[in-house]
Amino acid sequence: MHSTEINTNPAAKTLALFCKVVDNFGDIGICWRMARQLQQEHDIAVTLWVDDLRSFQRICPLVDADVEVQEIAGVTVRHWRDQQGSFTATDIADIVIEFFACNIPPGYIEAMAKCQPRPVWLNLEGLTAEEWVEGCHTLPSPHPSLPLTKHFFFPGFNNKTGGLLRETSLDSERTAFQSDAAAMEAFLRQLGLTEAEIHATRISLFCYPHAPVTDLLKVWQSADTPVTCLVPEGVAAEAIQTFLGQAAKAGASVSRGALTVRVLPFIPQADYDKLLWACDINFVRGEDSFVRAQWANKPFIWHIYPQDENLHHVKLNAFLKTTTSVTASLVALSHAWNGVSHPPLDWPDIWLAFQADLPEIARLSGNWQEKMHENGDMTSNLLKFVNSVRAASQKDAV
Ligand code: TRH
Repeated sequence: MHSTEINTNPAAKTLALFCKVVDNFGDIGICWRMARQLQQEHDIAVTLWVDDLRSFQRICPLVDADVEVQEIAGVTVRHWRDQQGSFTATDIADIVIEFFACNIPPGYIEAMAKCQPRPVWLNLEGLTAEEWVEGCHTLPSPHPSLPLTKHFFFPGFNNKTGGLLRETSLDSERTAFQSDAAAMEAFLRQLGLTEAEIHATRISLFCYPHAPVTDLLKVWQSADTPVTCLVPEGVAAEAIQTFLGQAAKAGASVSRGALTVRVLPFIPQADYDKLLWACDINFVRGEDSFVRAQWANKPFIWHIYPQDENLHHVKLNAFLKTTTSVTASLVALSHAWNGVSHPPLDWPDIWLAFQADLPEIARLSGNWQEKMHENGDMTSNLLKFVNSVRAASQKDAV
């Protein structure tokens, strides 16, 4: 065909995002944010395939865990079952994303190979600040037997990576909420906080079970000013139960010394963002709450997802080295919190040093956010890459 006769590849309009819930809520948390953003900001028809609708329902109560196909916030949600079998080329989306190398159904891959043009196939990887990611981001991986190429796409903290998930209106929504004291108080009251709890230093606590929670609770108990610790039900359950002297059920609240610990219900994802905006300090974990804490513009401490042979310590240090919103006291607290430094530790000292640096850390967080904005947001970066792959494959076809 003569090049002028070629029907230029129209923009990709449909996307299938495959999500296997390996553990907890981060996998579906990230995929759900991304699916909505693709639909709302880029007008892409998204089908989100999820193998565990019950986990999904925890962060998005609109999900019906017993339904095979449903539409939520403009996204088609499909229950992904192991036995998912045959597909034809017409079932295949323009863009196919497997989250975290989740092995999409073989029947789907076979149908992808029959499409013309072929879909753009990406493996969306996990977030790390380690340097090797820059060399692997967007690398192609040809299928061993089918005429298909998968590309790796890595989120990250600089413009040699895919950037971080961030919705266009997020900043303005957060700023509006944080500058509206009445809205913030109403939100906290709705979560069950009393006046006294609202007017204390508010700390949200989301971490894995092995975090040294008891050590910090002791420090806060002896603080000079009141502290409210807000912890979602099921998080650090043993330590919280011991502090409370009763079951750590949503709604439970006990004060000892300067500290009140309140157990919150697990709340919808959008409300969790607001909780981060409404607290003075946030303890976050994994990948998604870690990124959201960066957008909250408040000091945060990261409890990193544990890996064999302490690989997560390498990742933690890579981030602490990369971020510009860090002080020596924040590094010391992060190391103590993540088991990088070993007991005996002087927890009151570690906390007081961090506390003294809070204004500086808050100032640095703003600079860090601006720096991250320069990289663009991950969803837009991903679509730009998709378009470049489509353009290149069209050129090859000429
Ligand atoms: O739940 P996590 O521990 O998920 C983890 C990490 O993503 C980890 O990197 C990954 O390898 C592992 O899963 C498989 O933490 P994370 O990433 O912060 O995800 C929590 C999600 O839950 C996030 O989207 C926020 C949401 N959430 C709510 O919607 N409501 C709540 O009340 C809370 C506490 C969280």
